[in-house]
Amino acid sequence: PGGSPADPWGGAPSSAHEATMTASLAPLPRDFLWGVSTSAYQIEGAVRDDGRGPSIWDTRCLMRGKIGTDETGDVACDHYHRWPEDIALMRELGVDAYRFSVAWPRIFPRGRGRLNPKGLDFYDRLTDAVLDAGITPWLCLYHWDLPQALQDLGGWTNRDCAGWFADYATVVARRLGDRVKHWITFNEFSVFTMFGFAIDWSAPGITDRQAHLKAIHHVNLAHGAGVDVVRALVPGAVIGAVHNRQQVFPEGELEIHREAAALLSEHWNDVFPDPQLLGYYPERTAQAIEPYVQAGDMARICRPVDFFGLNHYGPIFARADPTWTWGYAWGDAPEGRVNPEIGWAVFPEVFRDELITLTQRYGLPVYITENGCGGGTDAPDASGAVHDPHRIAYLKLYQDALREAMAAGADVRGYFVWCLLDNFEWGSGYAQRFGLVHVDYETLKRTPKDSFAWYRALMAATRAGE
Ligand code: LGS
Repeated sequence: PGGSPADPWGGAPSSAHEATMTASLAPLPRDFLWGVSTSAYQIEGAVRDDGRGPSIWDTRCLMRGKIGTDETGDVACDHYHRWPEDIALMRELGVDAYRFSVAWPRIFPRGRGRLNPKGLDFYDRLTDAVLDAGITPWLCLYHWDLPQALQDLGGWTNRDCAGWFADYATVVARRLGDRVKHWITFNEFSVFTMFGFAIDWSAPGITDRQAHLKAIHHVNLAHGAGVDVVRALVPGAVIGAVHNRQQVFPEGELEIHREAAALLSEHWNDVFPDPQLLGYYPERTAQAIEPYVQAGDMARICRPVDFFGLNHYGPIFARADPTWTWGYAWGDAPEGRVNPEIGWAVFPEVFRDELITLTQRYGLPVYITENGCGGGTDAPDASGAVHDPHRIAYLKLYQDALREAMAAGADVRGYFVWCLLDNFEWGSGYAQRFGLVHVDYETLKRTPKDSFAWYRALMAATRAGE
């Protein structure tokens, strides 16, 4: 295996039950790290508690037509109050590590200036409780919830935003760095910059090429500054960033579609890891971004890190459409390959190939910081159980692909499932349920799904050397 590009138009859809019928999974190294991921805005709720300021996502949720059925993160999973129960669930699940994010607007309600001690206290308690449960915290500094007050100053289009981020990172590192050793600067740089500045799918909802380019460069500067802050303040820190890399396939053979797919791929896959890890912008972007690059910037961006965090769900399909900001549009997966139980096409072979490419291109140990399966129909049956065979099937196919990639030389050290809980899925609102644990949004009751037991058994088998 390895190297050969997947043919997304070939083959049949991966059926939910096919996977559970294949032979059991090959063993992984016993010290392979297992975890689950969440993010602040998606689970915490309590958006006005203890002095939290508004973020750009609170603002977006007030706009009609931007989120599923106009839901908000006001309550979400109410994790801000129910965290002891959620940590108990993780202990029961048996994960080694928990990846969560800190909400910048809880620490600095207006993004900078006045610090809110109660916000820091929350993450302090949370960290202690995670450690008490025998779980290693992996802290992500930015999972998309920029303080609105900073957006009012231009947000990521303002070069100063990199400095504001560094100040925020300093405060968090000083307070938690004695106990938190695993640090992530940003989650999915290219998703929030492309969807927030070129395609109106995320906050702040700008569609402008120059704003997109500025955001790319300033976020890269913020990453570099964040690495330096954490390295200086946290002895023994293990630092990385979380990138989403997905192969982009043109919809059809025409040259215009190929070129659209190539530009989308560069913005999606390369404009963050290339400067951060290789020290240069890729070819289609280098010239366009030049007006925003100052002398010495590449050295500020390209700072040594310890791992590559990969979020991966599936490939992207692109076509040319001049009405979109950059002339590329999001295409549709080949119809025959869409899995009806999940609602999207499942391509574990693309995941395998990505892991191999990544190891060759960047030479860093890889942690899969998100992989998981959505779906809208998970619900308790009459007995109260939540059966999610489609999620187990998806996870199993991706576990197989992971093993194939490792056998072909990919240096993968750990894997985090997205997500511990069903949660606020950004533009989809609450319609997409990614959790290993079902959340009833009326009662906020948590119910582990079948996939929870499956994941627990998988982890136990690895530790037993099976
Ligand atoms: O909730 C987000 C998860 C869920 O799915 C998380 O906050 C993000 O970091 C991440 O973007 N997430 C995510 N992304 C992929 C969703 C696409 C599903 C379809 C992919 C098939 C082509």
